[in-house]
Amino acid sequence: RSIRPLVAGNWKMNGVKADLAIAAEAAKGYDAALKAAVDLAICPPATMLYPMTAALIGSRIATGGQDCSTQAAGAFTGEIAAAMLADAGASFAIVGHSERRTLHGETNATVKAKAQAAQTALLVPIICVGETRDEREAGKALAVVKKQLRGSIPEGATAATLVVAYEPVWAIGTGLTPTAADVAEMHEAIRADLSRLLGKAAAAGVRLLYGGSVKPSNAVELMNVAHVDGALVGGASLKAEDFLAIVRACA
Ligand code: G2H
Repeated sequence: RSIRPLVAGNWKMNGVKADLAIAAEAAKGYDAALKAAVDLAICPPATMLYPMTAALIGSRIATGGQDCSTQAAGAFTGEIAAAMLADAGASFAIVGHSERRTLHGETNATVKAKAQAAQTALLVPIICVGETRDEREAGKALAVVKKQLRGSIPEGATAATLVVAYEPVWAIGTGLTPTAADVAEMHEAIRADLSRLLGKAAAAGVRLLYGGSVKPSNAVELMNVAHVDGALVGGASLKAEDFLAIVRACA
């Protein structure tokens, strides 16, 4: 691999203090050989960021938020600023996850503002893109993702300040996954679009994660697709054993 892969667990709205045991077990299995080959992050609910980061000190497993505000501070009840995630120990912030785009009406412009807010707080945004089933069946998957990339990626992003996750909406939490050929086509197109947006040199190093029903049984096939530089893992990240099996598939 020319790019060091990243496997990020997205716990979504799951996880209380007792579940720190899952992170501890993942840390235990993240041995020297895996550390040499793959970066790891866990994105728990915001309430768990501080205790999880503390519990993972010395493990080389990073943490991340699952969203952040477009705003830096102020009267925005219920929102969490990127700088607060950083203060709690986060290194990453997932932005534009399809559950945010769909359930919370987030547009590309919102996602871009969130990604910029994350970068300002020195967090690396993991920007999610992906088409719905209808869009794929209508042959529009590549065009939809291209539009999301153009609308959501901050100008001037580099390999060090950006991660992109391709998550086909119809594959999220459903157990369905695209074929390796479909993933290859999409990831190659994303790399080409990033080259146009950010320049070839920057785009060449941006980590492109695949997300959507990644599990131990499909991880080896998916992680060996060209331009797949790791995974964004939902359900399977809640079991340390499954999460580690996916990490091994990237090594
Ligand atoms: C996609 C993914 C993690 P899952 O949302 O972001 O979840 O692996 O459960 O499909």
